[in-house]
Amino acid sequence: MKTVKISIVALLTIVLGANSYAQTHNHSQTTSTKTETLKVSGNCDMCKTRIEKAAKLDGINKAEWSTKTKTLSVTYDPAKTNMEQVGKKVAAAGHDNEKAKATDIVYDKLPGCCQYR
Ligand SMILES: [Cu+2]
Repeated sequence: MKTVKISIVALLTIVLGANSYAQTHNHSQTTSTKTETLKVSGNCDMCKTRIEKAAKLDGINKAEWSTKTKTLSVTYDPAKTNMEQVGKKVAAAGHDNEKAKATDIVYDKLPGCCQYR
């Protein structure tokens, strides 16, 4: 009986150990991300919300825009997206940036406090 108990414990240790190895392994695969910054025009907290929402594409882990530095910091998966795509999306939401410019039509629809030009 004692031997059975011991072998169960041993088995569990092996199973759990293998499992945690698999998890760490997967983890290292999914964290092959890149962080880059992009200068994005804007003014206020409303701009911040709009810019960050626009930047949240598939493959974007984190997008944060600073009202102080006017810089958007993006952490993304290079296999899924790139800074050109982020820039295009942000411009489509009305904010000029290093990669793309907003069209006048989109820009004119921004609330007055957000018009930075
Ligand atoms: Cu604004």
